[in-house]
Amino acid sequence: MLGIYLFLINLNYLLVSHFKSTIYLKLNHNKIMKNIIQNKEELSYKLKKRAILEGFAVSRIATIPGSSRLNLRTKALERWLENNYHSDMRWMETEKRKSIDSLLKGAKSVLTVGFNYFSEEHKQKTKFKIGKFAQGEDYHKVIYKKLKNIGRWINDEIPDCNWKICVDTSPLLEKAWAEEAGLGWIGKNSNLINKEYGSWLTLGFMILTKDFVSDSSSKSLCGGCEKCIEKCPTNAITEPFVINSDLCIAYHTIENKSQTIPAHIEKNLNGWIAGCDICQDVCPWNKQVPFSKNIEANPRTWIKNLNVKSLSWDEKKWEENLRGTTLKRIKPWMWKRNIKAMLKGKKI
Ligand code: B12
Ligand code: SF4
Ligand code: SF4
Repeated sequence: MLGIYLFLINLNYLLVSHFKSTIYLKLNHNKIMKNIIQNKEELSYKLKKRAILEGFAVSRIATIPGSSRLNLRTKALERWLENNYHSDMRWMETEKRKSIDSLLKGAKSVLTVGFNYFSEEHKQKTKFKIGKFAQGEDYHKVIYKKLKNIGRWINDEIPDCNWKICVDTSPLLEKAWAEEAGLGWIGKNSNLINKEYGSWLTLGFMILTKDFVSDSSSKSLCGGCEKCIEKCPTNAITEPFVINSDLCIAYHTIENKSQTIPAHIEKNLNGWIAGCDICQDVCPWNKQVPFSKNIEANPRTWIKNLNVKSLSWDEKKWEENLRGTTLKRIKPWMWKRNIKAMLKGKKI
């Protein structure tokens, strides 16, 4: 009898201590999870804050693979390519553009940033028009340098996180990822628009192998407006959100490598010799935006003073002026071609 009694006491003791340790383990597990979540939230906040300290106007995070919106945007890319709207930009066809994880093994999140390039000096009108995005320091270099500093910070704070920087030239569907992260919405002119900064933002991306907290996407605020479509002089916005590059002034003045500019573009240049801002200048979301605090956005002096004399500049002079700007993509012979075409179309 005593044996059974002692056995039951022992059993009871065993069950209670097992129960207690289970509760303890569960509580401990919950505490660890809470810490991990808190840590994840804190790190995500710190990362975005770090980007703002670096000089970016906006920073948001998206997690990979993203929502079904990414599939829709990828299908839109496929339709765009099928229609040959990329013209001679054959590099747009690479399959890699459809999957962000092909750019970094183990990619889990992406930090998206916007660099405000709207300078107070842009108020001054010039006869030879150049896209505002290209008038200051080369944005590829500016954004890359800032993101690299963030990368160094990550190496110290989150050593198990690998990263890869993408600025324009990587096969990444940039606006779709920026939209996913809530940096802004894709407007009918196909540019990414932020509620505060409009579309005067060049974009940068840092793909990360760590799982950060994703931000919510922003809703489209174009509403019933179609100003960009109406004002595009060459009808390049064939339907809302879709640009036919072959009809776009920006394409012909920057990317077109043929000896001449097609007549339907030439007669509509109206001063534009490198890029085109018309569909952004008319956008109501670009009317009252803060000027950039970054001196890198200030236009170069030679750009402000550009005139017909530049046609007589030799290669050396062009190269000197173009150094450090994104405009060096336009070779000296293309500058001369563009200026001549614009003067021929002469609506200035
Ligand atoms: C190729 C290219 C061009 C080409 C083609 C333009 C284009 N719209 O595709 C040309 C040379 C014409 C060009 C011009 C310009 N470009 Co560009 N270009 C690119 C590049 C390399 C790829 C863009 C791309 O993927 N095109 C493919 C097509 C399918 O994409 P999409 O037109 O953007 O279409 C998307 C949306 O329309 C959307 N969509 C389709 N259907 C629908 C329907 C709904 C309801 C919605 C909401 C959305 C939606 O999904 C599509 C896929 O994402 C990006 C950098 C990059 N790696 O992404 C820079 C980039 C887009 N360019 C940029 C800039 C600054 C310009 C110019 C403003 C420069 C200038 N001032 O001249 C002009 C703007 C012309 C214009 N209206 O688009 C910036 C845009 C920044 C921003 N705030 O949006 C980028 C992001 C470079 C950067 N890193 O900053 N560009
Ligand atoms: S950049 Fe100029 S030509 Fe191209 S879609 Fe916009 S307004 Fe039209
Ligand atoms: S002009 Fe109007 S339709 Fe076009 S992008 Fe701006 S708000 Fe959208």
